[in-house]
Amino acid sequence: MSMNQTPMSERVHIGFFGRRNAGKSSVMNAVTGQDLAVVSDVKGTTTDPVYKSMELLPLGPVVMMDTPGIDDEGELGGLRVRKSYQVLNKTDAAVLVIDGAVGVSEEDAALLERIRKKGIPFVVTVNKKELMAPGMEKQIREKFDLDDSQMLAVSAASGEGIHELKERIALIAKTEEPEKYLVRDLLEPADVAVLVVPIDSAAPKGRLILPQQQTIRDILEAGAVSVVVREKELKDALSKLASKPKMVITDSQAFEQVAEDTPKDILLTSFSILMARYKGNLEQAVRGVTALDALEDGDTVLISEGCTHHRQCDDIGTVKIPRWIREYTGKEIQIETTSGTEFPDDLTKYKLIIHCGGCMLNEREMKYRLSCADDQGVPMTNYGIMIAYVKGILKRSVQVFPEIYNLL
Ligand SMILES: Nc1nc2c(ncn2[C@@H]2O[C@H](COP(=O)(O)OP(=O)(O)OP(=O)(O)O)[C@@H](O)[C@H]2O)c(=O)[nH]1
Ligand SMILES: [Mg+2]
Repeated sequence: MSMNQTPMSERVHIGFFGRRNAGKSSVMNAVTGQDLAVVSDVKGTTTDPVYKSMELLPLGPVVMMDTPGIDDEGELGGLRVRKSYQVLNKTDAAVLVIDGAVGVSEEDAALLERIRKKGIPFVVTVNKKELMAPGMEKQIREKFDLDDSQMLAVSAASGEGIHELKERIALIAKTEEPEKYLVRDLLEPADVAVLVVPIDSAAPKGRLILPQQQTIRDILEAGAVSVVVREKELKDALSKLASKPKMVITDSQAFEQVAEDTPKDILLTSFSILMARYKGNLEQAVRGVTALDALEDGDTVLISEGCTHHRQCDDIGTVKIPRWIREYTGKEIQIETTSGTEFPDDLTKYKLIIHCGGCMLNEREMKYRLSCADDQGVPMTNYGIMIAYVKGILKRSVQVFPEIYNLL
């Protein structure tokens, strides 16, 4: 990702799903006006999800996601179907492509049921309109109990209906969410916020990570002042400031030292706490972390990463967190880890799930994981909050948010 692009996690994710040969890739290509995905009359042409970031008018920054057919067979086919269903977890708007020449199947019905259950806005798109038998549209509408706005007949080949499909996607994908901020609402113009960013071997080369960039941006939006230092320079920096800063925001890894070096009358919090609030899961994460106190010998904890390539997270997830859990609880805890799009369906065997901050996951995927845990009654928290908790500084770090502070 280039530094100038909208982050993946902030883009509207549009997924194309359906059976093999229905024309998923063709419809996606037609909607974008680009040859993004390979098209052929061989069933199972698309074998892996294809992601493409782009500007799609009238929507803005999106990620277009093409998927393998949901009716693929055999061992490999089954894995592909699973991949497609995983893509669904990050989909903000689903295009269910049906082959108008063939009609619907049980696979389509199962997929639509899943889409409805997840509350994902969708449009059933009957493709190959020119080959469609008379009465087909009515039949599909009735079978799936669709209203007019949920269904559209198109032809990727001739382009008929594609413009309308684009507008329909834009309409369903538009989420009217209230404005939310990382820190902007906590700062007055000219307030000073000191950001603590450790530069160690785990830090990415030559740049800051996304939550840090976003926090700096949000401080600029507030008309406030950001001072960025490493943990080693924090004390010195605080003594050099002419007026007391409003808050110190630290990377969770340096929490302990930063808490020590920051006078008690300065608010202290972390990037991951701010990020969790931004994503709407701070309360669940704070409630979740207290499950650490109830762990017993032999209990299993799941540590889950959103990405597969983040060295910094990797080191925390596989080495440090397991160690802290064992040190804090003093119990023999079994640890399991997952990364990337892998997230177990059945969470009931876990006593606690500790997830990364999810900076690389889109909101829907993160929300989905949180609600899976919630539905199954499994407490879930995140790395930063768990670190603050085991180091005994969580309470202080959520002082900025009284409703959360009162939970502890
Ligand atoms: N007649 C007609 N053929 C179409 C249309 N759209 C796609 N096709 C053809 O249908 C075949 C399958 O199209 P794809 O876009 O590869 O289908 P897919 O759903 O992506 O298939 P898999 O990747 O194999 O799952 C190709 O031969 C396309 O040329 C259409 O609107 N009309
Ligand atoms: Mg395809």
